[in-house]
Amino acid sequence: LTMVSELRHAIDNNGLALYLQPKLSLKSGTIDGFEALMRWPGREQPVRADELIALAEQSGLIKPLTRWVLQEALEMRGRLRDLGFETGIAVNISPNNLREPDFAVFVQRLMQSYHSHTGGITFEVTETSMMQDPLNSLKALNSLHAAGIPISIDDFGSGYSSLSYIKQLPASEIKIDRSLISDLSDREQDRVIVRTTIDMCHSLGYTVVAEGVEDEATLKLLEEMGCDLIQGYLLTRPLPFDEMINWLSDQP
Ligand code: G
Ligand code: G
Ligand code: G
Ligand code: NA
Ligand code: MN
Repeated sequence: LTMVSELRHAIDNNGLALYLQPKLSLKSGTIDGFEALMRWPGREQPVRADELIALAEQSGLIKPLTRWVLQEALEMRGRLRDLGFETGIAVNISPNNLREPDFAVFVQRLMQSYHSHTGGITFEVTETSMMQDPLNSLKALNSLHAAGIPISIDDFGSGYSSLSYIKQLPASEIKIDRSLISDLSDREQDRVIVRTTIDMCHSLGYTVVAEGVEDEATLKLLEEMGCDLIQGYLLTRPLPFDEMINWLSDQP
């Protein structure tokens, strides 16, 4: 069996899993949202999420894969709400999704079919993925934004950041890339970059999330810099839904 046909089978037969990783608000000290990250468990040879996504993009499976991810995220969002957690879930969207001419319509229909649980889904896109097809990506994001879906710019500060392009996007949140966060306590240069990025993003009206926070010292620095939210192993690794519920109920 080729990996592509295995993946197709997994998409159709609930062989994939969507894990959740929480974000902590440094202002309120409470969990304020989750990122959904896809996993392929039960496979003899583990496949990394980025490999899986690349495979799906190459083989045309990204469309049904994204449909599954969104359905699963909407389902989880509803279950979280039933349990009293009103926070949203962020889903990563691939460049090829944004190129589909009817993607925004498809997303709106899907959300309507989960009517009671509509809302609370944010889309994360990377600058790099937008660059492959800036005009169509921008069109798609504008339609999604018009439909009420918040947009977050992922991995900010990695690759080529073009602020003149990003400022045209209907985004409300910026996620600073892990590469700028992971050595924050040791590297004065990174502190300068991150502090300046946070100030600039705030001046432009964005909420700022720091990715890849692994220790208390980094949290303290980000708190001093006025960062809004953090995400990373310091809180927890991405967890399956039920484990995330347990983790949440263990929080003070
Ligand atoms: O969780 P992990 O570090 O393994 O994720 C690796 C990469 O895969 C990240 O860049 C993440 O954005 C991407 N990724 C994880 N889940 C999804 C998904 O459901 N859809 C898309 N498009 N990308 C995802
Ligand atoms: O089966 P359903 O009624 O949900 O499909 C609604 C429309 O959305 C159909 O035209 C279908 O082909 C389309 N569709 C299904 N999945 C996707 C997807 O991932 N992306 C896009 N752009 N359209 C999709
Ligand atoms: O979508 P994005 O490219 O931001 O994907 C986030 C990736 O980072 C996921 O694969 C997730 O598992 C991983 N991740 C989340 N928190 C941490 C962390 O604190 N340290 C490291 N090294 N990776 C993390
Ligand atoms: Na991402
Ligand atoms: Mn992300």
